Amino acid sequence: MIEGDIETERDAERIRAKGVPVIQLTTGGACHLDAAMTHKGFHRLEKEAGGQTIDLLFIENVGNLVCPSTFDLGEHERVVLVSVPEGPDKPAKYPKAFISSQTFVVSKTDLLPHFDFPVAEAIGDALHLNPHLRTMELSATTGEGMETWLNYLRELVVKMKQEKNQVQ
Ligand SMILES: Nc1nc2c(ncn2[C@@H]2O[C@H](COP(=O)(O)OP(=O)(O)OP(=O)(O)O)[C@@H](O)[C@H]2O)c(=O)[nH]1
Ligand SMILES: [Mg+2]
Repeated sequence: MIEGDIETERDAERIRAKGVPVIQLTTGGACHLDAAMTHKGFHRLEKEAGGQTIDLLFIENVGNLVCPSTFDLGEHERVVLVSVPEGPDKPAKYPKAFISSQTFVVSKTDLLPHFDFPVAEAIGDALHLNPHLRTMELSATTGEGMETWLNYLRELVVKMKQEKNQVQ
């Protein structure tokens, strides 16, 4: 995993504690990663991973819905997350993040009883902007919806391997 933040190694430390090879990129102020940073970061990650094969690389961009949407990092798929406490109007306010993504995840759904977050409305707004979006709802805390997310990742790995074999 490649973690992107303005400051601190905190997210990388959290992921490393789970036994996953990870490096942290800190931008020092910039509100997004770019392809050159990701490229250098990937070579650092290869060293960090030792001899392990990297089948799936996650890049967590700097946490906002504005700047990351305009920079191509070379990723195969872009996933945009909106957590329940953030509110349902993010697709309406930040359309480019949803237009430039393939998947929209509503996260922290265990908090739905405590917030006014009409899920269908938020998803409807996003699909209005981008009818091709795959959408899913999940909670990392309760695990609800996690199987759908994991199946999506498994399918992605199979698809990428098939595409790679066709190129070789
Ligand atoms: N209730 C609830 N809390 C969660 C869930 N997932 C993460 N959190 C908590 O939310 C807080 C922030 O975590 P995240 O939203 O994952 O952080 P992040 O997106 O990496 O934040 P930035 O990198 O700062 O943008 C932490 O205290 C997490 O424990 C969830 O599914 N439900
Ligand atoms: Mg983070």
